Amino acid sequence: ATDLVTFGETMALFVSRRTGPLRFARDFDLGLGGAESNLAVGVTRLGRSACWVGRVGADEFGDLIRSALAGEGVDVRAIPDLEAQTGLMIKGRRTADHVDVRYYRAGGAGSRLRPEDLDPALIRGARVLHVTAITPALSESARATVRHAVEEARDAGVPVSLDVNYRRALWSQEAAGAWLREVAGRVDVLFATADEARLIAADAPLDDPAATAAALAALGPRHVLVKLGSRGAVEWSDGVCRRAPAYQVTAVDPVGAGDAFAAGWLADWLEGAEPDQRLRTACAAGAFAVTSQGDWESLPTRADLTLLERSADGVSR
Ligand code: KDG
Repeated sequence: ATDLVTFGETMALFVSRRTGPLRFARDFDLGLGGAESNLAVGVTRLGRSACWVGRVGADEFGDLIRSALAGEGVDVRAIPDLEAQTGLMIKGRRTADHVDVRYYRAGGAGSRLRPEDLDPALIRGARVLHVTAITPALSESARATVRHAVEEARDAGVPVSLDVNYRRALWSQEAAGAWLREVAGRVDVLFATADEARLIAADAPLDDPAATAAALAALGPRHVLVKLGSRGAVEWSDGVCRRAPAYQVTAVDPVGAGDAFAAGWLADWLEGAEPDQRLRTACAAGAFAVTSQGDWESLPTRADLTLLERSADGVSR
């Protein structure tokens, strides 16, 4: 059986090589990205098995997604949709310090996911089900798929993990907040940034991450992770609050850091690692994700993780 099962929309990703307004872009790198498949790659690189389910177009980009994820060792269940194309994401850099992401995904294959696409036995046999709040923002059927999967998992006693991943381009703060408040009490693990936490608990204090985590935990999840970017993260688990600093790295592209953090935490949780250890692994994986271009390519293996502790001069021989 697979350790972790997840599902969602993965898109083809065009990344402009130039900094400045996108209309002056000339060359693009082609890749792929999707919060849930990024996470599945992260978990796999850290030695646990992961399965990703999603709809893709019967097109080149669908083939790219299938082969890239399979190449990473993810158990890929990419369902070809004959009536819609694979969605696109375009990433530019308006300034050296600002990455902007545009979506061309409305009505795309990935948004057409529906409950029947998920094999109940797959969920029931997993050790954890991971979902994000991107999927419910894609379509009615995608939202129903999340509800259905969460209920299936709960019914089978499979823990559910939820990473908020709020996407402003897809839905309003109010709509996201309402959905999140409904679901937060039905999950075991909850990942959020401090801003995302306020979508769920509007009066969560902005400058007190431990209190924010406690406010989210009061809604039901056994583990709450509040991500603070370059300031590290806070974990609230079983009434105990822990804090870990971020690793100091040179940030190149912040997209995908949250997925990496969740992958690190979940991989260690699946390993049965100590709480302090899994929080460090989560921060380390997040650090790796920001060090290079691409939403998932620089996700660490176990061997990579030791690079952050070693190499005072930045060289390994
Ligand atoms: O977390 C990174 C993802 O956001 C990215 O890879 C694409 O799923 C995606 C989205 O909706 O932005």
